[in-house]
Amino acid sequence: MELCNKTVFLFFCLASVWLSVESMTKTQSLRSILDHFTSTRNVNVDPAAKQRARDFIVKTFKDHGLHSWTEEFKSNQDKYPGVNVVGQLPGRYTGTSDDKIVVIGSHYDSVQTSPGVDDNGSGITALLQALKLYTSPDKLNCSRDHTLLFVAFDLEESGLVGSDFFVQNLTQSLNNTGAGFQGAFVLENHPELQQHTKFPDVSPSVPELFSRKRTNNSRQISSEGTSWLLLAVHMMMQSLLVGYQMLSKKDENFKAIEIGIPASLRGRPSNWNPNISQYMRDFFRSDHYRFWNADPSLPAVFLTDSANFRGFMKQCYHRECDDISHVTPEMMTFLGRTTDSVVEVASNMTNEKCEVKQADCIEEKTADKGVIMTPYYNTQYPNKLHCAWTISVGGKDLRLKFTSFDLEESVNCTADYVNIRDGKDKTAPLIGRYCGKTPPEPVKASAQSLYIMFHTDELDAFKGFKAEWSLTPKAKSATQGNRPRMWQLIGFLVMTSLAIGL
Ligand SMILES: *[C@@H]1O[C@H](CO)[C@@H](O)[C@H](O)[C@H]1NC(C)=O
Ligand SMILES: *[C@@H]1O[C@H](CO)[C@@H](O)[C@H](O)[C@H]1NC(C)=O
Ligand SMILES: *[C@@H]1O[C@H](CO)[C@@H](O)[C@H](O)[C@H]1NC(C)=O
Ligand SMILES: *[C@@H]1O[C@H](CO)[C@@H](O)[C@H](O)[C@H]1NC(C)=O
Ligand SMILES: *[C@@H]1O[C@H](CO)[C@@H](O)[C@H](O)[C@H]1NC(C)=O
Ligand SMILES: *[C@@H]1O[C@H](CO)[C@@H](O)[C@H](O)[C@H]1NC(C)=O
Ligand SMILES: *[C@@H]1O[C@H](CO)[C@@H](O)[C@H](O)[C@H]1NC(C)=O
Ligand SMILES: CC(=O)N[C@H]1CO[C@H](CO)[C@@H](O)[C@@H]1O
Repeated sequence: MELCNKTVFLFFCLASVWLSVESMTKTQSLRSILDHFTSTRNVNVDPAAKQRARDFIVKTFKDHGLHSWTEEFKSNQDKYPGVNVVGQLPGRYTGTSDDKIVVIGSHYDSVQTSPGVDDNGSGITALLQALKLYTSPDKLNCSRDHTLLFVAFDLEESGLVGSDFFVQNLTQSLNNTGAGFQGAFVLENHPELQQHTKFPDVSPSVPELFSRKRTNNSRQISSEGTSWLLLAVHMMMQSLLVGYQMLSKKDENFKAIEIGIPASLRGRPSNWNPNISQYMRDFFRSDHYRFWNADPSLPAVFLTDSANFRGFMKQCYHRECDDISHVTPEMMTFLGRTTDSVVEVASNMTNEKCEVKQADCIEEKTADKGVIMTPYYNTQYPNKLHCAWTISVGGKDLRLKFTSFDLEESVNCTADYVNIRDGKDKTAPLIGRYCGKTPPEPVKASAQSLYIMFHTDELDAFKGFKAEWSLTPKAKSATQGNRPRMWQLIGFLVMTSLAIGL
């Protein structure tokens, strides 16, 4: 187990700038999942609605090829038994003592008084979206060493009953198989994205040390109008920290801040000094607590944007107005970011290896004309890819035209990008580096070859590109023919920039 034996809190901050570059399709996907979690999921109000939500989870697990099962248990607070839904993405070591299980979980029930779109329809949406990412085309050829469990907890709102049952059963099966446990991500993320200028008013409920750091960080962040997500981490997972550091390198607006908790607070929270537990109680309010308090302690990360402490949830927490009307595409984008981060880190923890057939995209082309395209074109290209095409033709006027272009947008194209060089290898002069959604202008080689390199980083996948090359005697008039359209495009970009205030 990659554990740092210090208990730590971690803040995870995102700038809204970062959010504007997400693909619409991911947002739509999240929204279509969330639409299944918009009515009250509580047996004392509407057992059928809760059943429908659960059926949708079971179906989604099955449709995505998970080996899944349910865990039924009694609760003295509800008329019906509780039902957790568990789905397993197996690894090479599943069922053996070499396994080190990772859990992604969220609760699907809601309180009687609220549709619970943000409590926690959004969390379960992120869970199902993570599952979708695991079975997307770019991960088809990936395999893992360790088991990843997707868990939809029931009866969180009745006193963390479902997670209590799950953790007891998990502990039992770890005991039986001798397998290890790396950690659980508990998604309680509200996709709320108002421009928060300061940290929520939690000062009375956090320890002194925490408050002090908070004051400093709060100043730093408020000046940037940053949105953020709170991660409460008990038993810090080193790999998680590494994952988030990687994200912060990718975007300087992203912040991960560690806050150490005094040594006296190690061990089971129920054994902590009650005077201190009193301060910490807001961090015990969801399913992660059952992991924290299990014996032996199991690492778990609580992902939340702080529930009733800010934004519209100050008024709507556990009320009727926690409904779909508050959900905006920006919130879905934010939720998508959270999901991507968890998937990235969980992939690392399960030791995911993806067999990307580099040969498929390292090619020499010698025909007079043809097409190159990114792997899995029009669905999602794989991460961590390095492709290179050399086009070398006999004739003159080699031209390359992009007919479709959809890459991740990034400042100076440092994330996913394509480089085009005027020559036959990577030492040839660079014509340009391109990313985002605007296709490069048609390219003309000065000699008889072009070198096209496509690089993707470890996060975010888009549809990719398709480009045609040919030998065109009438290269010049073709370029002129494109001119009016080019000016239209520039006009459009200028107007768009003005409209969005760039
Ligand atoms: C406990 O978990 C195992 C899988 O680890 C599952 O097969 C079993 O059904 C669960 N037990 C109950 C009572 O739900
Ligand atoms: C785990 O196994 C040990 C013996 O191997 C036993 O003493 C202990 O009670 C078991 N714990 C659980 C939670 O089953
Ligand atoms: C803020 O941080 C600085 C150095 O990082 C430290 O000297 C100062 O005491 C901190 N302020 C508070 C209120 O803790
Ligand atoms: C908790 O605080 C009270 C009052 O400050 C003090 O009397 C008591 O000893 C403290 N309890 C512990 C367990 O430290
Ligand atoms: C996980 O992350 C670490 C640190 O960045 C890296 O060294 C390691 O190769 C990664 N493992 C996998 C399977 O991606
Ligand atoms: C994935 O595996 C299948 C079957 O082995 C193979 O046909 C396909 O080319 C592979 N794709 C990539 C991108 O590796
Ligand atoms: C982008 O490139 C410009 C010019 O090379 C440089 O000044 C700037 O710092 C770069 N920005 C980032 C975020 O790398
Ligand atoms: C964001 C968040 O944490 N939402 C809530 C999820 O549900 C639990 C139980 O009601 C709340 O404590 C969380 O605040």
